[in-house]
Amino acid sequence: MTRNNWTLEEIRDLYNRPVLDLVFEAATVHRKFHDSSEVQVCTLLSIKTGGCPEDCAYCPQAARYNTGVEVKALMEKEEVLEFAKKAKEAGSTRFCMGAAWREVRNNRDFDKVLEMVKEVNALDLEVCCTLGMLTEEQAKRLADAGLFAYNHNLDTSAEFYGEIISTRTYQDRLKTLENVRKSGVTVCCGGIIGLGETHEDRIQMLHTLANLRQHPESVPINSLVRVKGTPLENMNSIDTWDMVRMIATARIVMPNAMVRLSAGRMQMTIAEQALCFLAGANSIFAGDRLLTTPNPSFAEDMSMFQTLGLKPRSAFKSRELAEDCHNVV
Ligand code: SAM
Ligand code: DTB
Ligand code: SF4
Repeated sequence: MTRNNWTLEEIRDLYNRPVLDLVFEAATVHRKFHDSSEVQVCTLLSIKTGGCPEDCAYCPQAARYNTGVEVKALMEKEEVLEFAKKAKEAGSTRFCMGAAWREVRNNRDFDKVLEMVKEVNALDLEVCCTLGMLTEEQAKRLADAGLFAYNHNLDTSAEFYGEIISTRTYQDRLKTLENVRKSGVTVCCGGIIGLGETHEDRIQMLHTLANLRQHPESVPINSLVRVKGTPLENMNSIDTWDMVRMIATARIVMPNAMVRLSAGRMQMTIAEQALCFLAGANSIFAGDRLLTTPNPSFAEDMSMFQTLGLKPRSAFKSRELAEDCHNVV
């Protein structure tokens, strides 16, 4: 039912369709594969903020840019759990812990993160981490601790990548994704629009994602949050139609994935977000902060859900559906 032999031309043709036709097709695919009344509510927490040695041109946490982000050591487990419980009470079913690391090192901080994973998992939340590059062995340790998903974005096309990040390669990114896949942890991988890339770069990124041996289980589509002090602070804002095209195309080429309308919602109206949900987005980050930048509050999002007749999706639904299928067979 899903394909991983998409040609660039097919994806280009989809992306460039008259936008309402594209949305109609994506909405149709969405309804075949998902319950369109449900949106997954995820919460992010920056467990280790700032001071990152990488040079990602969009990122407020890179040590080399003066962005005013305060460098903080790894949070204590108790504090993280407190936050996770609050997120759950507010209706979140996935909890994602982010660290401003280039890569995971086998040290005491990693041991602490493994403990956090164990305990967040015990709260019956889908636990996700985004910690930078991982070896196969580190991915296995995270899997053993109960990690449900690992976020590691490709961000843009292979060709444009070097314009945005020079301290690691696209190949490094793909290698980590492979290590995560081998460990059995689900893959969360997407990108950012508004970095100065062309439409062709976006199409190429979707082509890479859609042709991975197994599609990512979730695909976050971020629009650049322009942060003062980063090299991209003066980029033009993105056109909502571009976000809609990205989401719709991702939905069609990766029909089973959760497509997340991620960073960039602060600038969007409810009507614009509704178009994204119609185009197949079925997940958001909720809570008034992403990692370091603002995001709509839980209350605002619940009011949006009410207006649109949407409801939060339960945790572990994809796993339960997979188990049901397995039992039937
Ligand atoms: N350091 C790890 C890494 O780079 O994989 C994990 C944390 S990093 C902040 C996670 C992702 O956040 C990045 O891959 C990027 O896609 C996204 N991100 C960071 N800054 C952003 C910004 N200003 N606007 C939109 N997305 C951003
Ligand atoms: C993703 O694709 N977007 C999130 C999450 N994965 C880790 C991060 C967005 C970060 C936006 C900038 C900030 O708040 O620092
Ligand atoms: Fe570091 Fe991740 Fe930010 Fe890049 S995106 S500077 S790796 S925290």
